[in-house]
Amino acid sequence: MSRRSSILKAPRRQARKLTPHPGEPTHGPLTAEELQLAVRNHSMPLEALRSDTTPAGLHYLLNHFDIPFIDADHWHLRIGGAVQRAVELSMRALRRAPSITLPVTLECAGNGRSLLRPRPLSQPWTLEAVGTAAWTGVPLAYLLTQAGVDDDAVEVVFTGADSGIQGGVSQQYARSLPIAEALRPDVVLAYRMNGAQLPPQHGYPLRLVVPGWYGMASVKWLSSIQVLTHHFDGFQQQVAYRYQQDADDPGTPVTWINVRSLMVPPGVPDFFTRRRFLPAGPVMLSGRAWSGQGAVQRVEVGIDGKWAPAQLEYPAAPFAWCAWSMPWVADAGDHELSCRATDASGATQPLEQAWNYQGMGNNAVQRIKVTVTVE
Ligand SMILES: Nc1nc2c(c(=O)[nH]1)N[C@H]1C(S)=C(S)[C@@H](COP(=O)(O)O)O[C@H]1N2
Ligand SMILES: [Mo]
Repeated sequence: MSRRSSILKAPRRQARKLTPHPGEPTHGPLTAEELQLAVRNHSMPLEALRSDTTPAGLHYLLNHFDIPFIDADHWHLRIGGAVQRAVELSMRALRRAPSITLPVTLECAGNGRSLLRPRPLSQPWTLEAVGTAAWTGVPLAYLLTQAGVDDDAVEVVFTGADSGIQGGVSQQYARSLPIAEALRPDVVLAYRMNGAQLPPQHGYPLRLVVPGWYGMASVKWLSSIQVLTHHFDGFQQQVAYRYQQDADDPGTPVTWINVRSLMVPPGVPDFFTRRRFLPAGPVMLSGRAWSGQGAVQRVEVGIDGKWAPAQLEYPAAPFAWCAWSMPWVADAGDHELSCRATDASGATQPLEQAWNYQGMGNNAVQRIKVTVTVE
């Protein structure tokens, strides 16, 4: 090989290393592609943990493709497949149906992904891909019962109006639920968020909300609901959203939210590092905890690794987060604050996260570095 050609080759190898394949975990620095996703899909600022209900603009956001802009006056929801009476419903018809309002904590299954080593390449969440909104709409079970689900139905597939390419596969965003989950009385087809019209980015004019499941199940911009007599094998079901050890591992599906708690960082932040600064003396530490696998039963707060129980409040609904608080007398110096929740299934947040290939279902404890100053 001539000297010239080997010089020409070197930058190409380097370029390949800096742009790994999507999904392939990396020890490298954040990529331009991750930054691009991060600015489209924002998380909830942790100070928003103070309110029971997250204002729509502060609620986290995760859209795989583009936000479809839908003319609600000419839009119809199709319900078909293994049902006795297939129907097409306008927004007017849906608004006339019985409605419920339910506070629900949604969390992205990839929350915490960017803190894993190696780092799975996808939306690079830190810890804040969560939010709690009051969703208003028609119980899905009401519409399915009206349509008359066939006895041999096994799943219901929900298809959004958004489309794109993921993993080389052209697709409309679609996810299924087992029939028993779809018939739960608290699964809702929502057309209002916190009392207002659904914002475009959260699924206008209609979205599914599945309390207790990670966010991927709550399909936005809903265009059709099909009852199936077999398992749905669409990309977002069969390839994405699985707990896998490597690319060839078929893995297991991601479903219910794992127990997690977060703390409102006390004091004030340094602009760039986000390290916290607060004066010595009493301070009320507070935050929220939630789980899709049983009520939160305990939250403990760790000060420099020493754990003490926090005071817990009741949640507004079974799948809404609950508030916790614990007074702390901050003494001068550097400290590390943490919190960890335990739910009714006995599950507790781990100190170190077990790694998986897509970075799904993270619930490792949050660690906040604080500097306590004496005036
Ligand atoms: N149609 C459609 N529905 C979707 C998605 C999507 O990309 N398209 N993203 C899912 C994922 S991964 C999550 S975490 C939640 C996020 O809901 P939010 O943006 O309202 O917080 O929507 C889910 N529903
Ligand atoms: Mo998600």
